[in-house]
Amino acid sequence: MDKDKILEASKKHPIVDGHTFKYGTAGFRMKADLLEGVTFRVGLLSSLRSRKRNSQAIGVMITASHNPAVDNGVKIVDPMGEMLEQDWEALATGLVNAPTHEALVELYFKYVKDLKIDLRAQARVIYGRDTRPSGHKLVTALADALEATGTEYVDYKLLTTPILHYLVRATNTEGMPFAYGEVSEAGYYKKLADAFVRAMKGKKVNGSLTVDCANGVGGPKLHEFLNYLPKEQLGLDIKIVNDDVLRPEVLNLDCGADFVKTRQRAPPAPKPQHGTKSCSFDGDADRLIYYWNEPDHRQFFMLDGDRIASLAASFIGDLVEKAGLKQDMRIGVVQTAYANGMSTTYITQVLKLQVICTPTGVKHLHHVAQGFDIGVYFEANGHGTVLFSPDAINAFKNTEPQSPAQKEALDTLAALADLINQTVGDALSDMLMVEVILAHKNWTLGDWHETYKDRPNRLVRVEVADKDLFETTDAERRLSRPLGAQEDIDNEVKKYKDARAFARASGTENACRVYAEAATHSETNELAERVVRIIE
Ligand code: 16G
Ligand code: ZN
Repeated sequence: MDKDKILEASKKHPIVDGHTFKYGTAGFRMKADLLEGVTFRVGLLSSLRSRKRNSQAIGVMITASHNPAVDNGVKIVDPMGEMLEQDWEALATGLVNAPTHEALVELYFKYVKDLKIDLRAQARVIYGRDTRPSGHKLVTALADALEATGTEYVDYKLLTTPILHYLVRATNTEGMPFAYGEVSEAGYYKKLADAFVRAMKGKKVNGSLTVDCANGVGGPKLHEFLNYLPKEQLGLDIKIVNDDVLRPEVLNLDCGADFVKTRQRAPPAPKPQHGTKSCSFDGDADRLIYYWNEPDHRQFFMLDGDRIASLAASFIGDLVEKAGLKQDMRIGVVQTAYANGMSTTYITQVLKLQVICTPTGVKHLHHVAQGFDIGVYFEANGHGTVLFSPDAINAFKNTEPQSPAQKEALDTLAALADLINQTVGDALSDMLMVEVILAHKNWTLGDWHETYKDRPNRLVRVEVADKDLFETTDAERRLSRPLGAQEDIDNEVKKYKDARAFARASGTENACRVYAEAATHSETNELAERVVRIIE
């Protein structure tokens, strides 16, 4: 490999002038027509990352998740299926902003030297993309970067984000004592299907389930997955809706998990059936929200990430107790400042589990959850998973049961550890987990919803001249800058009962977000508006 190869390849995929790019909360994300050069350069970095990490496979996912169809994005996945290490985000930002092709090549070789990367080592990259039409052009740019750097690569074509994360992890554990799973898309389906059947323990799924796939890649993948399940044995009656991936413009349009969570209503089409258990994925199937419309009251009930976290924590906590492992296992729940205060109270006071709050963004939650034997993490928006430590998995598999009940608990825990995606939030896997829990508890969505009552809350997006003026501390719950702003917020919050409010700069757009909670809806709105006035 020589400089000229990279230089020539780079000229085919120039960066669009006049923009500053930043590797944000979920990689680079923007209008797709700005992304070709960015994706090429991400390809260069992923190759370096693989060489730096002893030739392990690195993943690249091309998706803009719940954003509209005209957007796209690109992000890097580390060898264990986790998000790219933070120090390398800055390296990615550096490469992407190199002003010329020559400057790019120079910076590439500077990284090689500074990081002591052995260019003779084999580099391996695997990648996939969601259904956005712009994905084609972007994978071409990516492949050109991989060719130019002598990188071995596999194009997995259309994938959900969590399947790509699975494949990265599975690729890198092949041949090791604990294989994660077969290295193929089918391997992912088989692993989940097998674990689901084991976890159900002969129980049947409670009622029918309508799954809105946001007209994204989750639709075809869910159809495919269902072929692996013994549906009758499980009493499984799944109806897949919003699974049109042939008309790109309908992606995430008036449907999907983000629509349901932010608009607090069911997708208008297909017309919601009253009382039907429903859930929504987002455009790349890493978020999940459950909901139903009440037949009599015409009311809408939503079960978001906070509810999924508390459901999982309660079920898994009980199983650990029945398995006789309570003394040995540290179970914790990780949330962000957006978690409804009542969910936090429920988890700490009723379930008696520890809760830790982190800044927004999956990588932060994931990292903290890894500190527990069983770490449950979810953002309110429906992105999350449950992580099991190697010690926990060993205990599920190797503890000698003293009773049938203990054996059942241990088996169910072992099955859950296979069912739940250990790399990242996964709508399909999380949905199966929820169904397992509802079946075991013999609960309807109504029973689940009754565990606690949400406090009224409001989220407002505020246009500001420069969002970077807003700096936070205490897991984004307090503003450290601009000076004095937090004091003003505190003074407003004090005036309300059971109230809480915070403001933070968005990590994905040039805006601030204000969140408020209080005892009543009108007080919540009033408080939110007062905080908005402080921020504006
Ligand atoms: C990204 C994050 C999501 C977070 C959101 C916050 C990942 C994979 N995605 O989409 O978890 O909730 O950003 O956006 O980490 P904001 O900073 O604009 O509020
Ligand atoms: Zn997503």
